[in-house]
Amino acid sequence: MADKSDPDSENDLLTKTKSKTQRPPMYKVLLLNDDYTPMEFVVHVLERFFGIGHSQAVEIMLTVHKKGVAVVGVFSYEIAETKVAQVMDFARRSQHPLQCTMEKED
Ligand code: TYC
Repeated sequence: MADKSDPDSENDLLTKTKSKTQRPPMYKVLLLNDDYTPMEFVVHVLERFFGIGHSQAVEIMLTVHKKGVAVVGVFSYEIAETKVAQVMDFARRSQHPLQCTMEKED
């Protein structure tokens, strides 16, 4: 145990090496509202590409529908990029205007 009465305790005369552990930046994946994509399609997207259960998928879809946008998950850059590409490709192939984007976390 360090002796608190000793002025040289507590690293005072030692080089303090605060280890700055760098975490990789994380990215929010956002789903945007539009007037044409069917609600069931959005729920299916949330279940299929984000592994979200049915009830929560319905909740998130309704949040986007009412508020215009919602965060559907937070991932590393590469995973977020893949999710966005998968959703955009599936929406395009299904001829729905659904938009999915990513944004760096603060
Ligand atoms: N607003 C759409 C509708 O009324 C439903 C919808 C929800 C579309 C979420 C996109 O990300 C979205 N059919």
